[in-house]
Amino acid sequence: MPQLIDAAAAWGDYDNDGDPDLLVSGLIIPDVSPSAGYVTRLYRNARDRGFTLVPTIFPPLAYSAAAWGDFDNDGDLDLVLSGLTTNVLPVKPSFSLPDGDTRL
Ligand SMILES: [Ca+2]
Ligand SMILES: [Ca+2]
Repeated sequence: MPQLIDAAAAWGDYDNDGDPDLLVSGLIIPDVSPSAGYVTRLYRNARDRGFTLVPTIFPPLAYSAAAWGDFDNDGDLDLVLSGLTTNVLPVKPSFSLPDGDTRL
């Protein structure tokens, strides 16, 4: 898991398997990692195997905010994510999750 600044983190069981998964977004600390930059990552809780990175279409952000909730009351978590991109543009807070379902 990266060490981030200007970051947000939010727990949510996005795959409904009973284990909390983690979304993190922010700036990788330049002095700690050669891959410094903005990131948004979703980690699936794989229980005894730790957390695995989930491929997503989420834009890399810093100065982020994130929250999970069941916006449309269908029993699946939805995600609201906001922040600044590397070109300092605000992001529209609406995305699809990795399974392709549009949640917002
Ligand atoms: Ca889960
Ligand atoms: Ca939902």
